[in-house]
Amino acid sequence: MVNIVPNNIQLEDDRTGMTVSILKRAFLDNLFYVQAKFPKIATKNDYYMALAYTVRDRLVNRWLNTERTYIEKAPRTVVYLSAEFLLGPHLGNNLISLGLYNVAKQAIEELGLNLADLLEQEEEPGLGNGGLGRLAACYIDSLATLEIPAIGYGIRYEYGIFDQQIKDGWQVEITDKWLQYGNPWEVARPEASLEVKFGGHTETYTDEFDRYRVRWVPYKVVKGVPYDTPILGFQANTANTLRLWKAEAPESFDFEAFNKGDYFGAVHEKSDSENITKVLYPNDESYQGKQLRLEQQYFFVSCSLQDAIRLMKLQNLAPERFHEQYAIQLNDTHPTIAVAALMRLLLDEYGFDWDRAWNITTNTFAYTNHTLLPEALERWPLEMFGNLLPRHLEIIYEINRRFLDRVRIKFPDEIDRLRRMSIIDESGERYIRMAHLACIGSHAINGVAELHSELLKKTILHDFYEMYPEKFTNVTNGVTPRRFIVLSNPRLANLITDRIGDGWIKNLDELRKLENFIEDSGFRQEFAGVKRAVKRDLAEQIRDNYGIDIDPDSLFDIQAKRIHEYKRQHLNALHIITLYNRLKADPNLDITPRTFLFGGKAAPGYYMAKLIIKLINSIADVVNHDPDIRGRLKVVFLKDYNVKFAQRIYPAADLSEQISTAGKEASGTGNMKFSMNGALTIGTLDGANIEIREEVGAENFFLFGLTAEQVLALKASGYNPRDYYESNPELKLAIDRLDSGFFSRGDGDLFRPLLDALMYQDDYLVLADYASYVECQDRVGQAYRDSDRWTRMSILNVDRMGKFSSDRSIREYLQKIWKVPPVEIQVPEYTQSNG
Ligand code: GFP
Repeated sequence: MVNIVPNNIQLEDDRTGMTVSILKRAFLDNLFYVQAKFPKIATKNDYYMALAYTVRDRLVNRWLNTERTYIEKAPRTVVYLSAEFLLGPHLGNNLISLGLYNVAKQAIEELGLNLADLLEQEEEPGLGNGGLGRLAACYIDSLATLEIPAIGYGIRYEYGIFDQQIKDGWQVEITDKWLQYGNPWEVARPEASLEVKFGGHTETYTDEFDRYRVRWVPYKVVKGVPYDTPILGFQANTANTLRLWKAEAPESFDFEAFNKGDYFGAVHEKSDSENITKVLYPNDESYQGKQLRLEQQYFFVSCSLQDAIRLMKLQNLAPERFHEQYAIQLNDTHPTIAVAALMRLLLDEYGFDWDRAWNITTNTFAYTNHTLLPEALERWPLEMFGNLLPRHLEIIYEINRRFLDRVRIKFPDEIDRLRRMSIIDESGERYIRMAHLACIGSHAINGVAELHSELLKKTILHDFYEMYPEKFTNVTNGVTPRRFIVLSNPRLANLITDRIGDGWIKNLDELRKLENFIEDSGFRQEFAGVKRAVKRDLAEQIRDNYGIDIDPDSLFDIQAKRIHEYKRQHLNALHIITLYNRLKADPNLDITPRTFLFGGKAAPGYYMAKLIIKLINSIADVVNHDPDIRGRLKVVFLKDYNVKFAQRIYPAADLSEQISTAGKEASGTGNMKFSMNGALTIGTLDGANIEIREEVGAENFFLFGLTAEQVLALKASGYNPRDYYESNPELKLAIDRLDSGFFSRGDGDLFRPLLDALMYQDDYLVLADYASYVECQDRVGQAYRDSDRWTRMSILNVDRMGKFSSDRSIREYLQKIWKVPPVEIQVPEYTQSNG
């Protein structure tokens, strides 16, 4: 093959060599020439940057060869459109994908430094809120690992998800300045900037062929600048691109304003444009009327579609082949404006007729729904939408008109159905319903776990299911075992590889071979030893950071995820209070010692979630300091839960809390990460819990609570939470103690909003599930006492997690929806890994 590295560079070059000695040289070279530092004055961050550049250099060959192959061969390509990519730190993951982890560790140690310290230094790109964004990150990892041509498109937020601090038990939000020391993993490509129009009006004209056409005359134009990050597959040569867009003013100055002497006006214009990609919007807040969020969505979608067409030009492909060239996945409704945007490009810019443009569009897009919660279904006030995107509104009207004609034919005389299915909600103030546009403009619609996909068909998308049953399918989520076992739990990874080889990292079903060792007591001991060692590490970290001593031999009971009432962290809290009350009543009670760990952020405007954080911290305050408890219960709220921290938490868990109200958690992915690391799950029949339980076996899973059907039935029959309070003395005591101010230094009002919500409404059936949960937790406590039995169950959880690799999810998307074959990438021999 042609060598694209210039000929005059030596083969075992500083930028490509994979041996310890070359790595050391390259590292010092980067420290000197890129960071402009020498060891005496270098900071830890300088060392991190030097290593990051050293590793990035080793990706470049794969990256550019991948890009060149894609341009030459023009293969069909997956486009993952997502407003969020919650990537987590890159350095460790790239070292693992390159097979360079141990070599780098040795090189860094020989230089008198410590790799773990440098890894810790990386500021992670928190460009997502939670599950949805993290899923996108796992999926681009798997796409590259499976050698699938793919591009991820998203937004380069200047401030990602806020950093969380805890003051006096309350969450405090701090701006996330992740870019302040520079980002060594991205490459800016200002030469590939594009323009995005906003506002203004439309006009009609007749073109040279006498055809009626529409032209959009915008009010303002914003420049989209791409920043590219290579996403390398594990033990693969494929390095796909994640292209994130930053908004800028088209020129540094508005010259007209400048000439008129309005210097400040011109600068203002510039900062206005840049605002579009300033900050990630938090979950669980109403976006209604938040024009900037709609601007963000349209901005990144428009850039991405234009970019995809530009790439086709490079490949000598005409735009009418768009749907043959690209399979575009809409990650939730956030990028759904793409349906209208692609139509506009094809109609107005390329002069296609409606039917042809519509055929291309609907064959291009597929839509993944991630939630049934009504408040998360995006809608935009029609007037605002029309002011910002006047041409798109016209196109949406036309899509809707044609669509409703079809509904009328399929379901004659059903006025109500038309009203329900219309893209325009006309029940009051008028809105554009983005989920409807997504369903109409896509050829496939999927939920993210079996139950969720079924519920979509039965509830929120029922009308669309009746209209287009063939579009509906399920793809259960998965997570990457590279980041969530190999990188985060090297002890476990080594133990597994020692017994069954390393094939499992790419083919997670091979974990099943571990079952052959279940009767081997030596293996079981080693397995239990790994867990103990990881727990000890976490305990040490907690002691250093929080000054709290936790017992590594106690049961680590962990709930780590966004704070939300449907996830029911407060149910967990009620259980802790119950155990505490039992110990207070009988200080000699023989209970299984437990450490309760919580991590998670609450949306800044979600008061109840913030009050739940305060509740947990208040309970911790009392429980951790009560001499009667004698260390048998400890409660710690771990601040600033993020990907980096999650990687430490999953491996240390004995018990994983997946206790959402059945029917509310679409899938969950934390549940998979815990289980892969040997935690047993206590959970409801919700989301992917159901499938996890099916895989690991009911006997290796702690099930409690109402089913989704029972939840509906109970609500329909008139649920009265007070009945549960009155009839269960332990529940009553727990609630009364909260109400009396026992956990809030006498302030009986502090938790009143939470208690009122529970006693008078309890939307998430916390009180209804309490007894079943507590009873199940008692069984957990008992089971943990038989450590050998526990270890067996824990091994079987790891062993049976094959299904939950994101590689399996991606294979399903490929087979059911995308139909994109792999493409092999060749790289020069001397750049291959030897480590
Ligand atoms: C959402 C759903 C989860 C699901 C993820 C990924 O998470 O159940 O696992 O998407 O599909 F709620 P959040 O983005 O809301 O955290």
